[in-house]
Order: sequence, then structure tokens, then C-alpha cells
Amino acid sequence: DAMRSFIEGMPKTELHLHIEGTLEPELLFALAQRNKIELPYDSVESLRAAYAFTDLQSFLDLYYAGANVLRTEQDFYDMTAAYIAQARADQVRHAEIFFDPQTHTERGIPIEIVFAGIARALRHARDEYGFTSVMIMSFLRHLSEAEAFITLEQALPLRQQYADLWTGIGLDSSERGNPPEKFQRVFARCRELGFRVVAHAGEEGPPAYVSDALDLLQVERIDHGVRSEEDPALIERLIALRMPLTVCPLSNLKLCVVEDMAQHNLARLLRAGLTVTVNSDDPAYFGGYMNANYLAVASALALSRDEIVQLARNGIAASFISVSEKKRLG
Ligand code: ES4
Ligand code: ZN
Repeated sequence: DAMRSFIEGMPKTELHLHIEGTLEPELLFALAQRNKIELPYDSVESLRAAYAFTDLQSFLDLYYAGANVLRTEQDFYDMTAAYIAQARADQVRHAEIFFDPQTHTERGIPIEIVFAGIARALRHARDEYGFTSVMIMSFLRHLSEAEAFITLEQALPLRQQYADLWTGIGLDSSERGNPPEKFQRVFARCRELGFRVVAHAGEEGPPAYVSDALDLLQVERIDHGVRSEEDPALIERLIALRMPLTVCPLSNLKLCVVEDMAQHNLARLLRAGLTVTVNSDDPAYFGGYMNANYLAVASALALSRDEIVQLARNGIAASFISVSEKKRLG
């Protein structure tokens, strides 16, 4: 219908995308075969059938298991190139991409391999298609702050080599029981080094984790943040700060953060004046890329065309690109 073609044709930005979460079952099987890795599933279909999650942890267990097929620079390149093809088909013009080095270094994959494969695909997309991107290196919050510091130390020698892409630091993985305060010192160090910082907060965790991400980590965006609604004073603060929330509707549905899409608070948050953006999180696991996320909320929440446009504009405003590049995006 008309809303569908409007959404499909609209230029977009992606601000919350885990590259390891774009590994489709087909590619996962192909990489397993290429790397001679045995999988506990006998087909692409049986793997996909296992993607029935009850909460964040039930997803993370499969997501980390899936990442085990990524071994070579070419594997990281192929995964990233496949994502870019999907994003371009959805009229995504710019993507800010999380990657989790610890998921790979813990398995003995050198951090250099991770950076090189992802960056080669992103540079190719920029040079060939004008598709721009930012890399956001994320710390796994179920690991210790000391381990985050070690990862930062391993990555810093690569900073100059990837200065055109790697400008962000994030915080992801199991939220409950791993509050922002656990990473206060490493985030302070990252800010001192000049990185842009963001953190997942208020996905499964309480609104206090959102306030703490602001106060203790001094983040510039909140990833998810949907549970902020439980604290009206926090909502007022997020509005006053124009703090962007990178909301991921299909993710929230698949991880049972919301019971059904009609219950999602994206429209209420947007109408209250928050800088809400729409994003796809881990599209290979959650059943859809950018357009599917926009279509799901547009239909379930009866968004107007103006509201769809506002969401897309918020994505440009909240991105980590220069004013001149923002003008290029509209
Ligand atoms: C994630 Cl949905 C989500 N939440 C927290 N950490 C993550 N890593 C990948 N996807
Ligand atoms: Zn996420």
C-alpha cells in the first residue's frame, strides 16, 4: 500500500546494528562448512527454528554460539558485505555499527582480523556506493571492566589505521546485574581519548540504568531506553537533553520486552517529544531489517507520514556524522 512504498523509498540511517547479529543462517552454514566447523543443527531451517527467544539471555546464547563460525578476515568481510547489501536495498544511506571484539578474541581470533574484515567491507561500500558508516567497538558488560580495559589496549594501536571509521565506543550484552557503574572508569578513559560513547540501557534493565548511563558514563545516545517510560522525571530529562533513543521494535518484540507490537511505547515516546529513532539491532535473529522495523511500528501504532519522517530525521540528527554529511542525508 501507500505507507509501505513511502517507507521503502525513504532514505534512512541505521544507528543500532550489531554486525554479528546480521549473520543469516544461510551464511552461518556456509562459513561453518568453509571453516570445517560442526554445527549442532542439521539444516538452515532447524537453526532458524531455534530462534524462539524468551528474553535477552536466551538470544545472546545463540548469538555468541553463531559467532563461532567467524574465523578469518574474509568471514568478517563477507558478513559485513551481506549486511550492506540488505541495508542498501532498504534505502539505508548511513550505518553506525556495533562490533564485539571480545566475542572473538576470547576464541583466539586476533582483534586485527576483526577490524580488518569489517572495515574492508565498509570502505568498499563507501567508495563504490557512497554508503557511509561508523564503527562502534562495544564492551561486553557480562565481562569485567578489567577485560574491557585489555580490549581497549589491544584496539588502540589500530586507531590511526581505522580513524576514518572507528570513532565510537558502546556497551552491550546482558544488562541485568551489569549496571553502568561497572564500566565508569573505562568509559572515562574512552571519552578522554576522544571517542563518542553510547550504551545499551533500559532494554531489560530498570530506568535507573538509563540515568546512570547519563550520569556515570556520560553517553551521547541511549541504546533501547524503552523502560525509561517507567520514570516520568527521567522522561523529562531525556526530552530536555534531546537525548536520542535508538529503539529497535522487532528486537523488543522477539525478546519479549513487549508482548505485542501494538503495546510498544515508541509512538508515545515520540509524541511526548523524545528523539526516538528506529533501528534493527540483530536483524538476522529478529526477523527483519530496517524497512521491516519501520513497517511494523507504522502499522501496529498507526503512525502518520509526518511521524515516519520525524523518525528518519531524528536518525540523521542523532548520527555521529559531520554537519556537512548530515546535509547530504537530508
Ligand atoms: C544485543 Cl538486543 C541486544 N541487547 C544487548 N546486547 C546485545 N548484543 C547484541 N544484541
Ligand atoms: Zn543492541
